[in-house]
This record gives sequence, C-alpha cells and structure tokens, in this order.
Amino acid sequence: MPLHRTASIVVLTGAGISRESGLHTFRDADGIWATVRLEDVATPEAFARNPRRVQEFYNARRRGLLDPAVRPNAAHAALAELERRWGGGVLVVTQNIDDLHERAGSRNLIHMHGELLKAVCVRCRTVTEWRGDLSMEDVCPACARAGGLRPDVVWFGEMPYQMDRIGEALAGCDLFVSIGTSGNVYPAAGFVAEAGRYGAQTVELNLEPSAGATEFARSIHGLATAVVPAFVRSLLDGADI
Ligand code: BJW
Repeated sequence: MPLHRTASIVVLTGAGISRESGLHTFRDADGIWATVRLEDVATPEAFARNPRRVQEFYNARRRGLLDPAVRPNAAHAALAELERRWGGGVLVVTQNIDDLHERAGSRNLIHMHGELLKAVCVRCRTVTEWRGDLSMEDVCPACARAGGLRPDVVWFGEMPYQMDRIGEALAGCDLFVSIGTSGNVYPAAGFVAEAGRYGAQTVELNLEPSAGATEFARSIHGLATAVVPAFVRSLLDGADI
C-alpha cells in the first residue's frame, strides 16, 4: 500500500550514510574502531584518564569533517528533499556527529549523539560552536574558566540527547526508516522495535543486513547514494512501500 502524503516519517541515520562523503564508519573492516579502542576515546572514563588523547582523536575527526572534499552526498540530499516535499512530518534522527544533513538542507533534525562542531563546558554546561582544535587550555566563552571544554558528543554510558522528543516521534510515526547503521548501539538499535510496536511500517536501507535486520518489515541493501534517492523517489511518487 502507498503511504498517505500526510503520514509521519521518522528516519534514523548512522555512519553508513556519510561513508560515501569520505567519513569513516565505526564497525566496518576499515572503520574507526579498527584503528582505536573505543574504551580509549569514547567513554567519560577515557576522558578523565587522558583528556589530551581524547581531544586529539576528536580534533583529527573535526579537521577531517572540515576538509573541503567532505560534502553531503545524494543520500543526504534525498532526505532533505523528502522533508521539503512530503506533506506529513519528516524527522531525521541522526547518530552521526557530522553536519552533513544540515549542509544538505535537513532542518527537522536531532543529533542524538551530539555534534562534532560544538564544544560543551563541563563546568557551566554551555554549548559553543567550535570549528578549531580543542584543548584543555581553552577557555569557555561563557564562564571564562579553562580546562572544562570537551567535544559535545555522547560517549558510552552517557544519555543520548532529546530522548523524550524521539520517543514521542517514534510513537506517532507511520513509517520508520533506518539508514546506514549497524544496529549495535542502544538505544538507537531499539527504535525499530519501538516504532513497530506502535504500528509503524519499518524499512532498513543499508549496505548489508544490520544486527537488527529481522525486526524490519522490509530491507533494501546497497550503497546509500543509490538506495536512499531511489526509496525517496518511490515515496514521493506514491509507490507501495
Ligand atoms: C553503509 C555504507 C554505505 C557502510 N551505504 N550503508 C549491553 C546491552 C545493551 C546496551 C548496552 C549494553 N552495555 C552498554 C549498553 C549501552 C550502550 C551500548 O549500546 N553499547 C553496545 C556497544 C552494546 N549505549 C550507550 O551507552 C548509550 N547511552 C545509553 O545507553 O544511555 C542510557 C540510556 C538508557 C535508556 C534509554 C536511553 C539511554 C550511548 C551510546 C553512545 C554512542 N557513541 C558513539 C561515539 C560518540 C560519537 C562519535 O565519536 O562519533 O556513537 S559509538 C559510535 O557508534 C557512534 C555512532 O553514532 C554509533 C553507532 O554506529 P553506526 O552509525 O551504526 O556505525 P557502524 O559503523 O556501526 O555501522 C555502519 C553501517 O553502515 C554498517 O552496517 C555498514 O554496513 C553500513 N554502510 N557503508 C550504506 N556506503
């Protein structure tokens, strides 16, 4: 059955959607966790133990993101077009800390794992735009204290952002689409079951079956730049899901 044009859509994205823009995924053979242990860079304990090591890891990734060669790809663009042209609501919930969705034009967007181009002060909680390297010597522009700025990203053991708003959107959506995520990290990996429980149709678009592939009513496998624009086109053309 085609989806009614007033239907509400929630799209979850992961690192796979940005792979063809030149950014690494985490768990693929050439992924980030193949070169660095997540326990050394992506936990609050790692930051407490060796803040400089963690700052260096994110400084390198921030520089990579700001490389002019890294640009939104056809999959990011297709989701922005869907938001512009779809009658019902489209919410993109991304696990990615890059800014490629907003650069492509997505506006109704939640960065549940934070944003690489922002720093948060652990002393006063103020979030500041940050495009340069970050160090323990930097001073928070809000509270003027040094040593408290960290990347505004969600590490293991920390609560992802805007979970209440995401929960409401999952409960109210008619279609849940998961793109480019391996389905290994919770709570995002549980969104398909949550949306399905409330009666949403569920579709996975990924290079390969994710860890939660059997939870989806439909799976389409291929490169994000091929399968996402095709899927968006089929929605806008009123094809069956
Ligand atoms: C392509 C492609 C192409 C490639 N086209 N596709 C035991 C059981 C259950 C849970 C837990 C547990 N022990 C601990 C937990 C909780 C923990 C967790 O899930 N751990 C698991 C490892 C087991 N989660 C947390 O701690 C989270 N917080 C939390 O749970 O708080 C409590 C809470 C309770 C109740 C409700 C709510 C909250 C926080 C998780 C923070 C994750 N942080 C990271 C790093 C920080 C940001 C950064 O540095 O970038 O976020 S980890 C990393 O993984 C990053 C990602 O956002 C996240 C997900 O990765 P993603 O996007 O799926 O990437 P990959 O590489 O795994 O997959 C890419 C996919 O793309 C692959 O399938 C490819 O095939 C595909 N692909 N090229 C299409 N061209």
